[in-house]
Amino acid sequence: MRKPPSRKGTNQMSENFEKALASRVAGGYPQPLFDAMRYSLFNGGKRLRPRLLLSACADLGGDENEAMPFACAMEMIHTYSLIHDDLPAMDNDDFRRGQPTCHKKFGEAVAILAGDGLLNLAFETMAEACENSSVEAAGRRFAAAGIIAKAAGARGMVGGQAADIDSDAARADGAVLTFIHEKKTAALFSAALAAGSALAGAAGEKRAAMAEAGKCLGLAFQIKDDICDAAAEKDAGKASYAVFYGLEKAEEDYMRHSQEAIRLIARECPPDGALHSLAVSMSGL
Ligand code: GRG
Repeated sequence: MRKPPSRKGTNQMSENFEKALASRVAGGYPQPLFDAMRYSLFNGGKRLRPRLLLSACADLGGDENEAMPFACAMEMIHTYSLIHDDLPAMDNDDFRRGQPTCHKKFGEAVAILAGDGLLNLAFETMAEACENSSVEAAGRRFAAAGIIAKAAGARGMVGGQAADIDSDAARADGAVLTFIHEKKTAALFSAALAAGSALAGAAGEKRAAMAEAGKCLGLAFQIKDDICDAAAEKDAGKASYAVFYGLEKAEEDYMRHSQEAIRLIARECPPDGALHSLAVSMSGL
């Protein structure tokens, strides 16, 4: 029988997560490669995707220890995507989270390899969790690994990034924008809730509803990002929701996706659970 939902404090959950993540990238040779991986993993990320995964798993009665390797894998994949997104061949950014980007600090070659190293470490971490599993838990863990792999790959985040690079403000239409948002950003949010649910033993309609809630959170998150970029005039020449639809509709759609995410989470999870409060705080509702 599955455990009742955990009421562990979110601070304790975050502390356990930071320890688990640090232990996965301790030491290592050549040192500049591992220093670059650690630099980008530990410079102030909000940890939204692992928090979503751990909260979904806890609220649906799963075990935090079982979910932890998958939460670490999500943050490794997210971090690799940011390192590569900042490279000169992509967004060419000098700063992230107010500090020099990985390639500005360590050089382009090391930054590319740090991203590659993190992506592969994510899969190594999930594979290890599958291998070191009881027969009973193996199905849940393989399901979570598959969900995360698909969301990160060419039919998910990588595909969305490719479409984004190929887009420009003049040619972008609503369908292209939706594709980019769903794949580039919402795929990982959706995977976080679906994988967390799978690790708690949820399947079928319940897991699909959680995946949908994650997708809505991701869409809201990306629309907000576009609204902020428009306000800061950082969207010149790029396909942007706020530019294409205008600020009023962008705000409306932001609210609509946020409310739908919270409605689904309230339906599938305990109302006083960690996921509900995280979704409410992310949405500012
Ligand atoms: C390079 C394969 C590849 C993919 C890149 C994530 C991504 C795809 C691009 C980042 C571009 C961007 C700024 C998109 C807006 C949404 C987003 C992912 C913001 C960053 O996520 P946060 O706010 O990051 O969760 P922190 O800094 O908290 O970790």
